Amino acid sequence: MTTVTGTRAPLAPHRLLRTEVPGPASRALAERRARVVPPGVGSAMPVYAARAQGALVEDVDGNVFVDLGSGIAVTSVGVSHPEVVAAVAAQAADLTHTCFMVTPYEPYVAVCEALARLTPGDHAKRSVLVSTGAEAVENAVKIARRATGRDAVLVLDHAYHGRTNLTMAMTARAMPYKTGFGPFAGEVYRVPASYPLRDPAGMTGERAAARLVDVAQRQVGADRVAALVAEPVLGEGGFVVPAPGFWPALARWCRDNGIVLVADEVQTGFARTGAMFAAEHEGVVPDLVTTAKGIAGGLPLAAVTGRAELMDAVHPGGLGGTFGGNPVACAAALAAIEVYERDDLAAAARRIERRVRARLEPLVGRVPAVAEVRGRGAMLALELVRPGGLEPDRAEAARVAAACAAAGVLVLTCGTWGNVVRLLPPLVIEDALLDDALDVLVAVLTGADVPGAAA
Ligand code: PLZ
Repeated sequence: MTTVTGTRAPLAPHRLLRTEVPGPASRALAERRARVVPPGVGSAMPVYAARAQGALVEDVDGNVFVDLGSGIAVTSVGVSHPEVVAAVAAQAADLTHTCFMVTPYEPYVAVCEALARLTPGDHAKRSVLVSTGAEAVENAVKIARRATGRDAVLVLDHAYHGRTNLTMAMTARAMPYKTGFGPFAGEVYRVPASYPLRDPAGMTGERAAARLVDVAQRQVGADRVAALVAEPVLGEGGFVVPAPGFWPALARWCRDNGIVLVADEVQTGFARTGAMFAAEHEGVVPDLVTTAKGIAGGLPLAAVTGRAELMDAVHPGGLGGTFGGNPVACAAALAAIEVYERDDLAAAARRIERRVRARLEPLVGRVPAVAEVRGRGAMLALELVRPGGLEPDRAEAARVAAACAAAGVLVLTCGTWGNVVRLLPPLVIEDALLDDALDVLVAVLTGADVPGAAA
């Protein structure tokens, strides 16, 4: 088996700060970077990663961080999982690329078989493999339009679907994703989401769905709509779980009106929310599902999986791409999927949820900035506001993330107003590491002394 540590000393199995953060080696890299990488490419943390294992990331100065971000919900099986590493090495030795559109190969087919088995619903399914989440969303729209012969696409307020031209149009937030990058693709219409913390009191999921349908009927007309594309839990928009009943009502409306329901499970998929796919929590079977991120344990792979009759509506040659379903990425996916299933990482996500909620929920009421603890499974967040109301407090979220990083814990922010601290730990994180990271986060939030890391 390939080791990730090579001949170097093994990674310390805990949080470890050898230098200030960022240390001298990271600062030197930041200087080199500034000369060749434009500022448009941001980084949440000023530390440069050298190697990682499970839920630990070591930087170039030898500091070891507890990872509560998983590279934005990607390395759910842990960074450089040994079985993924071995599968990648073996596949790379056999075949790095031929292009599935030129000379196809078995791992692509095997990933599509796994997706047919794992995604919600027992109908006949097909999958197309691509390389990024945005590409998956674009292809879902292409398929829905071709299958329905309609143009319009409905997307939710607070949605995030990517950075390509079509997916920028589908994404809600202007800064930083859209400002100055238009004109955007047409026939994309935004409809209201369900956002329990900020919706009027008593707004049930059914009523939130009726509000959406009303906007869609008036402004577009159901008979023009090809697809409703939505994240089962809003991701970049703030880890917003819709009110119960929202998704089932939308699914009924889509079915009754011949609208393709696309669940964008790029961030929620692959055990992250405590089920293999988040649509399962809603009891809904989407027509198409987009996946990426967690699918391949850190390698770039994404997919659209859906009803055979919709997927088969596209003419031969209408879907594809040079790198789509790269064999090394497919081998990584097959290894990662084996880990998700064999080690029941959906159950692990539910255990993480219980542990995190037990620590963080008591902060609501005790720490005035914490408006809500929410999420599903190991996709959890704190929405931070100015005390006494719901005015978003972006600066506090930035402070919390920076203070955690300085103490050796990687947490990310998100939210339409940038005021949400989100937790996306690898699903394999050890209890002791999770508890240690939560100790740091709680201390940062409450203003207590932050527990030190070994030096
Ligand atoms: N759909 C639901 O979460 C990616 C992107 C962060 P790509 N989210 C993280 C950033 O600032 O770029 C995402 C998502 C949902 C689609 C995407 C897009 O996936 O693989 O980044 O293209």
